Amino acid sequence: MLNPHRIREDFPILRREIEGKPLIYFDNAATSQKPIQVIEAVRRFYEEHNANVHRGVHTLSQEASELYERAHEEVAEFIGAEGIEEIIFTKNATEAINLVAYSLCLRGLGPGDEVVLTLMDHHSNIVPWENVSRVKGFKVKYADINDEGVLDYEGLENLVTKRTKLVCVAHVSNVTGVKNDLRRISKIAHDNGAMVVVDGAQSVPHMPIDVERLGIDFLAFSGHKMLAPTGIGVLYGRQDILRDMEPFLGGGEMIREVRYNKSDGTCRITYNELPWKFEAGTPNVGGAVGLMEAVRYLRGLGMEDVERHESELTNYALKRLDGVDGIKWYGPGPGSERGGIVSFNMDGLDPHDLALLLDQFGIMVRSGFHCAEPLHQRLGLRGSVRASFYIYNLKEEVDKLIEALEEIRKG
Ligand code: 7TS
Repeated sequence: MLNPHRIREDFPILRREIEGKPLIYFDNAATSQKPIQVIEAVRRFYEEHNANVHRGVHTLSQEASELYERAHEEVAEFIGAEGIEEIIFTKNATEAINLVAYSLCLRGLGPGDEVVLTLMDHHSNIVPWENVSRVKGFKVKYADINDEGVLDYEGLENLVTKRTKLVCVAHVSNVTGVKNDLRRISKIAHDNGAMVVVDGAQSVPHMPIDVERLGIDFLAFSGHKMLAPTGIGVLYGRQDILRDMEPFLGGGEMIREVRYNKSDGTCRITYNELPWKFEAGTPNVGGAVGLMEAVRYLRGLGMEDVERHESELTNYALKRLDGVDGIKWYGPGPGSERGGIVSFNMDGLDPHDLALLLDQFGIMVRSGFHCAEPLHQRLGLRGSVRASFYIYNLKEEVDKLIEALEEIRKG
């Protein structure tokens, strides 16, 4: 069992007060707070080992390269990948999805092809595909969701055909918290010869993930939502696919040779091995060190326990919200397959106004579309307020949220 009271001691920011009240941080789906272990690992890196990677023979460069590679190894283990060949470090989940979209489009994906997304996707998994489709001429289609925000699997099955080259879905919705059945989605995609790209931004930080078991081909996620610093993210890709994929960013680090050919006046380029082929330029080494420490911290807690803790908080929050006059929450009910995210509205109050009022109680929530406008459109909403939980959140904090909502309701 997770002990959130103990965990809180590792997070210096949680000692802050806002408007004279203890900080209640319920905006974890936007970004998580950082434990002292991660902060110190990053500081230690800059104090003791800082150098560029893979390009110096000196001691510091060797140490930095070793740390950087070890970070890839530990991330690979964390998600059940075969090895570092399958782990590409990016800036965030957004860049990871763009990498797949642009790289795949350099070889293949054209008129006659289709890419299937869902209406519950984050803009990060919509905009890259729409943008590339305009240049390459393939079609983007959207699988529907029901009124609770749950994916329409039969609809998806009808949408995916032999023309479908990719099915790209969020694992967990950042608005309703709905968790998609990836094994079922992978089967539908693979039966039609399509690959599966998963946006794991809201799942990898919160539950055990095994890419092999889920049968997926790509997985994108961000370090900053899982205790690591901002500016470091991950793309997992199956080795055999990555080997044939063209990198969309070119520069140093990602090449083995750039040979000037006098006879025709061009440069002949051979790419570096995986995963470096996809990591052009100087990477975020300090961020990678922070991510490695974050992964160690989460493994130390145990991802099953992390998931259980958030699930308990979510079920508790949903039940308590039911008791507040004028509140409507979205997504399937307590006990269903959903992550630690609860979005709601209060009758007669704009979501941003409600979030501002909650801020005066020291409660940090997000309001608006949460970069998922099509989902809100589908549910007939002009925005929502979102409370999202993590390892350091307490039932007592949910009680304070309920008390604040009751007070706001009274006016
Ligand atoms: N996919 C999902 C499902 C997300 O929730 C987010 C971020 C992203 C992708 C993009 O992550 P990034 O690190 O590349 O920006 N979601 C949110 C959110 O819900 N509130 O702020 C950021």
